[in-house]
Amino acid sequence: MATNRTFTMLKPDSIEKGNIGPILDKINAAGFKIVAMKMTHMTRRDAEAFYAVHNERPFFGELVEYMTRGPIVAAILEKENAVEDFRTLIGATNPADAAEGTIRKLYAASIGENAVHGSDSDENAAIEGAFHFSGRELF
Ligand code: IDP
Ligand code: MG
Repeated sequence: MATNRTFTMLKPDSIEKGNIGPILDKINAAGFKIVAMKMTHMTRRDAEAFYAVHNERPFFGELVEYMTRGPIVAAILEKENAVEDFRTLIGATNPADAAEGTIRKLYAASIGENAVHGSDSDENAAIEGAFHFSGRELF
């Protein structure tokens, strides 16, 4: 995967609250092109694998419960400097610390239920994109 791509998930709280449209609107307005997208429901095994890097953290169980309680929208986004610019667009992990106008400031309830995922590096963007999408689902 090229380094001008990042991976995102609109997390279960965003789907529950009817925020798919508003969040995609922010993503579009910020200049990201959607090159892959699907609604999917992660199994426990999926969530444990996707977040394996956090499996020693005290919030791991809560995180897996949250991410498997309903469907998500997964997407691969393309833009110059995609990883960094998308992290700026979503804001800090804890919405209380997120900048005004960011997706998490607008739509996240708490540090746990924080509306969206964004890859933290080009390497992880490639790994996470490949976790959710096959080559023929990428446009
Ligand atoms: P990030 O999503 O901003 O990259 P990470 O530190 O990678 O944040 O954490 C992954 C996810 O784990 C967060 O988005 C959030 O859903 C959850 N999480 C992180 N820290 C906490 C916490 O202290 N309590 C509960 N959940 C947390
Ligand atoms: Mg992270």
